[in-house]
Amino acid sequence: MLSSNAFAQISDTDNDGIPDSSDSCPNDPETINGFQDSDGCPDVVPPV
Ligand SMILES: [Ca+2]
Ligand SMILES: [Ca+2]
Repeated sequence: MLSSNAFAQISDTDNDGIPDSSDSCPNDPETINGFQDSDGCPDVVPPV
């Protein structure tokens, strides 16, 4: 199956669901909190 090769090419070192290729912090897992959830870096929602 070709689909297995597609998965093999995706590396996600910190297992946060964001592939290393688009993860700004590949060794630090994303904090899923609705704020910059796709940049791959742990973060907090800034105070308004
Ligand atoms: Ca990641
Ligand atoms: Ca983030």
